[in-house]
Amino acid sequence: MRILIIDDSEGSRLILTTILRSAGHYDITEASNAQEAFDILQCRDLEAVESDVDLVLMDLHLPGVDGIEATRIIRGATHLNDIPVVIVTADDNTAALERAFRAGATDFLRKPVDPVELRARVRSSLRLKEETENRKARERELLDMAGRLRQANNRLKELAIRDELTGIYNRRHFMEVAARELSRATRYERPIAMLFLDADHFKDINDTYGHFVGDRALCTLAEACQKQLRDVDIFGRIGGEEFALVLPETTEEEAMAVAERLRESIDEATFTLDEVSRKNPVLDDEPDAAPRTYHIHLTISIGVAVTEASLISLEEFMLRADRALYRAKELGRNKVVL
Ligand code: GH3
Ligand code: MG
Ligand code: MG
Ligand code: MG
Repeated sequence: MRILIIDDSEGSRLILTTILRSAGHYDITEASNAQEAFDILQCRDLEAVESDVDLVLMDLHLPGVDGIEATRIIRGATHLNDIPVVIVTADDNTAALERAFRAGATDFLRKPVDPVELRARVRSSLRLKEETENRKARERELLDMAGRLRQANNRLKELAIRDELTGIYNRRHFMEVAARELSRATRYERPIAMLFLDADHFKDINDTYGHFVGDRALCTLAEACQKQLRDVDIFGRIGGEEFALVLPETTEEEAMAVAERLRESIDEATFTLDEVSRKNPVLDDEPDAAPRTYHIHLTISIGVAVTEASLISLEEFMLRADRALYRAKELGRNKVVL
């Protein structure tokens, strides 16, 4: 424990030092005025985060900056907040003492000091400081833990609503949000559209390139569609290579335009996919082989359903989109059908 004694009288410093040294385990530093003490305490160093001084024993009457002002300056430095400042004073001036306490002093002693009293006060001040520090550390730990829990909780919530492969809404969450949007549209008599999207002949993609490339293709497909949507649109993966899309505030004409744009953009795109996710240095026959890259062309079929101010259930709404999708398939795929 390091104690800083601030006193302009060399005799006083000697007495205090001798008494405290006799207690054994204190490391004592002396300063004869406030400026010297400020340097030791790094009071002016805005970057200081911690002081190696554990307690300040300060004479009230100092030349230049006096004990009251010095206490205020020490308290003003954030890294010195918890350091006990014990005032040592020769006079009976209670008004001055009161000001010292208001400035942030934690205790006081009268000169001439009684050795037993000095040691007892120093001990209890140091214990108080330690307790304060421990409490603050515990509080920080608790806050930290609460922050980590909150983060984990948010992450769990996200995981629960997302499809693992594509990152878009999973079927359950899509249904939940879609139901909410549908009932809002019904209540306010607003138009709302439901689109069912299904990748054409997707089985062939798997058969030709393998399931891993098929997975990459589904991700890229979802991403390509998502890019064209508004924030209010609700996009989810409702089955293997089937996606559904709810467009709030969207009329039949607008929904058909969105669907056509989606169909066309996928038809026009070439997905560049590599096998990198398949590479496994343990299981692969040729661990050093460069991952193959494929350029894949996909098409999608889309079924569209629109409801305007009519009361239908979500199931009925989805069924209508599914029926339209079925017709799109029948018509030869890569089509949009209402
Ligand atoms: P169409 O829809 O045009 O009638 O033909 P399709 O081949 O796409 O339809 P089908 O329903 O017969 O087959 C769906 C294919 O999608 C078969 C299945 O292996 C594949 N599939 C479904 N889910 C996944 C997945 O998560 N990853 C991969 N790679 N393939 C999937
Ligand atoms: Mg003095
Ligand atoms: Mg399909
Ligand atoms: Mg399908």
